[in-house]
Amino acid sequence: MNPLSRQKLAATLFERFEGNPILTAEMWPYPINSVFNPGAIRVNGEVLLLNRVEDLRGSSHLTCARSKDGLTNWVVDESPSMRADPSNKEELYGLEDPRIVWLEEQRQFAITYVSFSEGGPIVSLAITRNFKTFARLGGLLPPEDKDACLFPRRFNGRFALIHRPVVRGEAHIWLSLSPDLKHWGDHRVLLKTRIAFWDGARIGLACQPIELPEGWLILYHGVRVTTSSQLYRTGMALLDKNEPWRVLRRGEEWILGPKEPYERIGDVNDVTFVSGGIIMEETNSLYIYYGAADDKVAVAVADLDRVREYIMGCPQVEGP
Ligand code: BMA
Repeated sequence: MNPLSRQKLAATLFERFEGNPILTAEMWPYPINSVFNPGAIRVNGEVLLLNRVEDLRGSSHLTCARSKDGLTNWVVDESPSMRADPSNKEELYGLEDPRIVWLEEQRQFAITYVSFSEGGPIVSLAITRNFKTFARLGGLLPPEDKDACLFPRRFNGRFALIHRPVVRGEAHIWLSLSPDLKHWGDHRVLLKTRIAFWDGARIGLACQPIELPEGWLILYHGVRVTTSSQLYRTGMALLDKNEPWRVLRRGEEWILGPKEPYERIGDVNDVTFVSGGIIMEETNSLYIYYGAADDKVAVAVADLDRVREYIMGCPQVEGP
């Protein structure tokens, strides 16, 4: 695809829901400062968002909201669904930015979230059947690590985790493998920041990997540091279906960035932070849920065939 038609497609791929923002602090059944960066999954025909909720002390916990159509009539849990356990040093300063995936073998949902430990942010894993009780499997890798999600199944007998450690001050996206969800190894860089691009300063996984016939669609956020702010935008890549440590394609342009007032102004200006994605088979569309300016939740919708056309029109990639 020629770059101009591809850029045109990228700019019109997602349409923001006209009822955005869909979740705000004012809608909450108990006093909070903000709600943002939700994990998203379909459960019993409903869309469930596991939201990061910042309380009035500035510490975060996770709370569920459910909707039949994924857009309107959200019902929010009366109290926090998953709180930080203060006796656990791993969770000392709160729980943030969950990503959710259905583990086919375990027949349970896996939630990878950032726990703010004594030593800095780490990725922790919890599993659940009902989003009411959660079994904590602990921290996965040393700090500083964020923006992580598992794939729904094993590859050659091993689970795969996408995550974002910070090494020598560099924030690239990595993939690691494990035989048991506890011991992780074969760490490798999957995608790197790109100098002078919109994703030049830091990158991190956005929502859970989305399975397409062509491979695993990866949405990731990229940060550009400017004199007035840090712009958080979202782009796309495609990984091999059977060997997801192989990157097949990577978009050059972003497909979502701060534009609307609710994305530009908030607790942290100019942030669109995608953390949940859902395929709506009924309408052949992809819904992406994101934190807007770090204090509310919004949703944007794309036609799945256009997403596939876009990613297959993106350049092929040699190495990270
Ligand atoms: C990142 C994370 C996100 C947040 C974003 C923008 O480092 O901490 O939770 O949405 O910054 O402030």
